[in-house]
Amino acid sequence: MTHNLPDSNRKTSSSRYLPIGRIENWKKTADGFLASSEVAQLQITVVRGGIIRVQASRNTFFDPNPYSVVAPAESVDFSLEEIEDAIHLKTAEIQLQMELVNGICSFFDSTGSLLNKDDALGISWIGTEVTCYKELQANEKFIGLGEKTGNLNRSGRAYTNWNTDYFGYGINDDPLYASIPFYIGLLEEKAYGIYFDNTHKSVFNFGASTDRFSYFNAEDGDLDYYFIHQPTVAGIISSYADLTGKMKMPPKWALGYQQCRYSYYPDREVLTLANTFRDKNMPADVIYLDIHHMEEYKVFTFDGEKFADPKGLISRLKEKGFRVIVILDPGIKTEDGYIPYEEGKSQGLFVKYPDTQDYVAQVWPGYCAFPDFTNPATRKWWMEKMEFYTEAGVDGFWTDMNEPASWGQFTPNLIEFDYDGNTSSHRKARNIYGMQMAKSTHEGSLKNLPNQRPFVLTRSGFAGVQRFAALWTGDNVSTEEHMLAGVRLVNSLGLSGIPFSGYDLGGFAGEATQSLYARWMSIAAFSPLFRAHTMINSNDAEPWAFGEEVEEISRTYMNLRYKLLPTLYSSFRKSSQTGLPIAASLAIAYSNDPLVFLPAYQNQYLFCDSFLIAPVESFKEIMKVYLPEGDWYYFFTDQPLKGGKVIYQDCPLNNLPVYVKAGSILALQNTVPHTAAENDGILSIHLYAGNEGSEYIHYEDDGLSFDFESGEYYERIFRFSASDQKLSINEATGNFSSQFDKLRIYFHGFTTDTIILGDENISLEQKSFAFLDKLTEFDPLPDLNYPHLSIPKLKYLDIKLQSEKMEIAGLF
Ligand code: MIG
Repeated sequence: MTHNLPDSNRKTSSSRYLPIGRIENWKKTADGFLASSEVAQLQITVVRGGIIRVQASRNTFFDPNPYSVVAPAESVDFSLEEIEDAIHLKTAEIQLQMELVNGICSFFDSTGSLLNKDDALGISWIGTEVTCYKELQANEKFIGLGEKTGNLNRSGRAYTNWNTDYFGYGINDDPLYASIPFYIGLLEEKAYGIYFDNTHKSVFNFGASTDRFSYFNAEDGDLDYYFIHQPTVAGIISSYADLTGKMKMPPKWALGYQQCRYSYYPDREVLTLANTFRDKNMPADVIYLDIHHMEEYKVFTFDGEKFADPKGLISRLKEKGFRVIVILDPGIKTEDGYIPYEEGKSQGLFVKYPDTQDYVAQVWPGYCAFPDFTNPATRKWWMEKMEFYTEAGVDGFWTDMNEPASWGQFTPNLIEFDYDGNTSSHRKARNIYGMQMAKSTHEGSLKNLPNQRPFVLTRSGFAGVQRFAALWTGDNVSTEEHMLAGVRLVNSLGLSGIPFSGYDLGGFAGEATQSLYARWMSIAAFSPLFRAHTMINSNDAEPWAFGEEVEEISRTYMNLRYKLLPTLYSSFRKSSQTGLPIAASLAIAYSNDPLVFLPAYQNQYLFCDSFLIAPVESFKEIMKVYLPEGDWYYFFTDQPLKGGKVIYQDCPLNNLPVYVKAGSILALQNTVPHTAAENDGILSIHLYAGNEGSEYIHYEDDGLSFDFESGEYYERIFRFSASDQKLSINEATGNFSSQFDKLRIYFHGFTTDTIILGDENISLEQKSFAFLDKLTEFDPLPDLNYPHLSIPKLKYLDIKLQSEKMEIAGLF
């Protein structure tokens, strides 16, 4: 199509659309090409075979975000030529074509089939605002974008990236606390990803109030995006994680149950809380100290009365198997004599007005200055300050209010941040602030606890935050719709490179009903982060605070979570290597199945690869579940189910709809009071018959240190081959000894009564088996509300776990 070039006055007018215009010249570089158009400079870089970066600037220099992308460009073979008025760049996986007449970019896969194309309005500016308009393609769907509300398919909506403290947000509100400007476009049978690497306020519009195009823009800075193509959605997420980094392996205790409230105090109440978990036989690993642990909310202090002996308290909690996490707020009270303030002020570590006066705003402690976490000197100082907590025995950190938040909720744009030597206003620095606080805190943990893997939980973040912290979805509300919206947020974070996230189980604002709490507990047991939290002045919200039925249902799911630790820990390991989520929206594995995107089924997700979870409101006793293609088992009874269909599922409060994919391998242990407690030495492998087979990479290490990086791990591949009717367990690798010495293999859905081990025929044992504990029958009418589901006559085999290769054959 022809393009009307703008008249020359547009080049200076700031209030009208200004397209990039004709490409006037271009030249090849070592990894791509540089071009200049009538109004801008362009740089195209081949980052990987499947990743091409497009930068456009109206300045004479490019202004990249130094914080998010960590992968250096690899040298990749590509060809570059000008044919028929377009520049053609090809790698083995992807092709870019840029029209000389108007700079319009089209991306194709290796077969030449179109993946994505700029709209005729292309790359353009309105004043400093830069936008890239993209053609909408037939049936195109959009997923990802991190912590964004709404439907799984983001078509028809627009989103803003501007980190915002949003107490009690509505389930369709935007923006929230964290910004991840990365999305995946789904075409029929093909997909691509776009990561827009600009920290300014940005907008992604997937066809809201227009059906002409989709677009993304930022209010200033470069157009700087990475176009990613891989044959699968999982491949695209992994490539994005190659770019922005992967979650580090967390300490094992962070996978346990975490109890929070705003706030537990004084110290004896914290002890009572810990004792109650143990007395009630409810497994738990973490207790949080929210802002009341401080003296007048001053960070790096303990309240002398409420917490007279923090060290003593924490060591008593540790004896009971609890780890303590403290909240860290960025605001530093501007109080003379308060050492962190004095230091920060004299060393120039705070965010400033352009006239060098410190910026102050009100938060909990009153007027506060804000450490400039984009300044390396501030980060170093913060890391050193954290010794105050590690000295007292604190093991984990919770970075809150780091959007940054202050009363008034409106930060003046002129304040300045170091931005690592490239002083920038709030407009550019806001979205990165929270991630830099998480980074400082992560590194502070490493500095002060050098032999421990850090655990940081952050509220705010930006692309790449997964390298430093897990993330929770802020101040949700105790409602049924919030419970489901939280699942979608976590799934969306997982699509966006952040595997470790969760929501406040039970809801932060408001009061959960009994049934809501019970259901939320069961869903959260299948969330990467398993944490209950509630707000100040709300009713008690511990798992025993809702009556004995809820307490028992909670306990069964908490126990199940701990039984699943071997699978869960192995999944975290895999995720730290691949960048793929632990809670995976069905849009990843079944991206071409339209039913997955229907609002009725969009909350469903795969957990640890083998489970399918169908979250459901607590008031429903029956629901519709969509099982994608393949064969499935209902987890609690082993009932086989055909996929590719919608089923009706009973879902009383004690039975969350959970399914297992046929052919899967699950690894369980007995339940333990906390993750570091010794188990009974039996690794239970649950093998599910199926045509597909599967592979499970079992992983163990000490759960705490970095020794695994130098070989102190135990890893082995369990492979079920359906066609060979075999389960093989490869030789163990690594120098760590397994915590297990016995293997119990449960055979789900198999007909045979005997198996072959080596050259021996062995008859299988049988027993009735249940994944969930039986609830007490409080009601004189037994089993009325809460049937206890079990698997009668489940076949199993007990053998010694050897470190040499093992093979079990004859499985049919
Ligand atoms: O202004 O520290 O989202 O989890 O309990 C509220 C008190 C500050 C907001 C966090 C919430 C936390 C609360 N904080």
